[in-house]
Amino acid sequence: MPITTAFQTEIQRVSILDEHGQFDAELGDGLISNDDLVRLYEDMALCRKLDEVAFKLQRSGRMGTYPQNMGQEATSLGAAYVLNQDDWLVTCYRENCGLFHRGLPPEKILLHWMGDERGNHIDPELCVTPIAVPIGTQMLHATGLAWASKYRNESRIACTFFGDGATSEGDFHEAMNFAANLDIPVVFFCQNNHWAISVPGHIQCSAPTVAQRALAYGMDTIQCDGNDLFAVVHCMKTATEHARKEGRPFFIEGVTYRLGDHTTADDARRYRDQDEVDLWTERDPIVRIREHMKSLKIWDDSKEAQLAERVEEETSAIVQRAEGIEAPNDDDFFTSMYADLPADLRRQMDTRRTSSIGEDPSQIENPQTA
Ligand SMILES: Cc1ncc(C[n+]2csc(CCOP(=O)(O)OP(=O)(O)O)c2C)c(N)n1
Ligand SMILES: [Mg+2]
Repeated sequence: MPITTAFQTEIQRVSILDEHGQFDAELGDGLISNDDLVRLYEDMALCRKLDEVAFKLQRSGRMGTYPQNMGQEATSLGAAYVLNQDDWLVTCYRENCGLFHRGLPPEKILLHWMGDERGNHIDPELCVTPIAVPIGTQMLHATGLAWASKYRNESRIACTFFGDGATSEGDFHEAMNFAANLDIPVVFFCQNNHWAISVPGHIQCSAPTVAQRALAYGMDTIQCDGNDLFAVVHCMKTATEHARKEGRPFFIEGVTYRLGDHTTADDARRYRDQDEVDLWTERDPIVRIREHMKSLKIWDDSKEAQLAERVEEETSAIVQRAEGIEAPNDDDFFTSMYADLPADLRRQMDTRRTSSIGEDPSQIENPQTA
């Protein structure tokens, strides 16, 4: 028997606006209107400023910990721009820009990282799930949400975000397998930012692309320059069209870079070279759009200065709203998770001021002083 080829493919990589200002008009013209481009740029500027402010809040003891989004704004923003308002946006913890674009009040993000549960109380109309810190869990949630939508014959799909490190988790593979084999309309968006805390990408994945992991599940995939808003929008259009028309999942690998530390609890200088950071600083998604808008004559230095002022005021107001909220009630520990509190948690709540938390109050002689 001759040896034949069992499988052969290629993975496309999309880049439309590069860091040198080169713009592929064939792919890029008409993709984002000029008005929208300005609006999206303003979204990125606000997100970047809030990142800076949140970092300072943490350093001055006003916030527990915070993962900066700096450098990765274009990925979630491009996705949120393409998705319909009722599509599920199931994020990880570095997607502020997309969440704000969707309509999440920015103070919710600050409250979350200040340890206030009210940051996770999100208006159901926004179709956004709370920040997911346990790596990989949200991809299963997105698959379930999109499956439910399919089951109910709804047209809405789900899009989930996760990092390169998350693709080493079992949950990722289970979600991918499930979505591919049961024809579930979910877009898996991997933000390959080259690092999972201090673990470099080549240790997470020996293959040349993360995208090819999707091929093993029979899922269509594409790679894009994740710092190129136009490329992200292009790939998201392909992915959402595929999900809606074919009822199938789609995988996007957005190649990007985290310019900051992993979180405020990290010091990335201990494990990565400054040369690498400098290289990616030149590829900043925000600078790229700003320069492009200038070349289109729809942006100039005076508009930039006005925006900087607006963003400064807006971020102060956001911080005031987050810090000005009344003190949380300690019942929130118990009541924020369940509609109907399970009996064991109810018992813990009722006995929390005693030295026998969780015990049946009737068994304690004097619950208030025991
Ligand atoms: C299940 C689980 N294991 C470990 C951790 C600790 N942890 C937090 S972030 C992280 C790395 C994640 O890297 P990646 O998925 O690439 O996302 P990035 O932070 O780079 O955006 C790890 C291991 C966690 N939060 N959850
Ligand atoms: Mg990563």
